[in-house]
Amino acid sequence: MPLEHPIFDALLAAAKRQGCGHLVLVDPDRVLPERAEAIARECAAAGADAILFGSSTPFARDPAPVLRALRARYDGPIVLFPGSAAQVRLDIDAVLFLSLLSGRDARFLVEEQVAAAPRLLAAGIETIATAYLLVGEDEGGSVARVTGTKPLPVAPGSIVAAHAQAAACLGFSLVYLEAGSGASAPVPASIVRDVAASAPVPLVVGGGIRRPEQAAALAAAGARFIVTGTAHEDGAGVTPFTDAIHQPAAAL
Ligand code: 1GP
Repeated sequence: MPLEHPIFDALLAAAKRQGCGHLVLVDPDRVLPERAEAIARECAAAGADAILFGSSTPFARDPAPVLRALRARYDGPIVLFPGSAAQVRLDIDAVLFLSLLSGRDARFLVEEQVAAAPRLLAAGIETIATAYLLVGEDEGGSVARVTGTKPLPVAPGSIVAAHAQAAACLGFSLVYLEAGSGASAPVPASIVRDVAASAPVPLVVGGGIRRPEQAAALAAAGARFIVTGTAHEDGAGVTPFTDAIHQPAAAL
């Protein structure tokens, strides 16, 4: 029986209706439950489309209190964004089932997935097949560090689009263009435009987005979902970002 994707289907439909969807990343190692609760309250008020929950590094402390805090204030989907199979948990609505297609390390291409899939399927947790592409100059970012892989270059004639095209041909539901959490700059809008025009697959763009105008520009360039995380940990409200992302043309 084929897998069903009710959460992904609803997120995609809403994103198409609004032009772009807003996903807010909460890293349970970087926020305390009180701050998570405040972010979740803001996500609810802003109409953010989903919360991503996870970290690229192994959890340093029990993430359950942060997840509980999010659930207490936010009714929308909470989607796991795991750094490895060890982070997989079953009290979650869906999982971004990532393969680090920008790297060439079998562990992050397929081995972690082999370790995680049996538990997820047995529990009936929705998986969203996501080609994860680390992109840009930030070689010191935590994903690059943890996975030991280099980001794809963003120089002219870049191979980012070909990776996204391969992901589309392989049947991935999403391609995630990741500059790295806390990156000094987001993925350039020109790359997003190029990839969106050449790869028939919805794009998620995240990493280094600190201002609503940056989010709006990336949405206007063709991102189907925008992810913001560090900005809210640092105190930026969610609503200005959600508004800019849901109405990219108006916010430019
Ligand atoms: C990281 O793309 C996400 O995986 C979000 O990045 O924390 O820089 O917003 P920021």
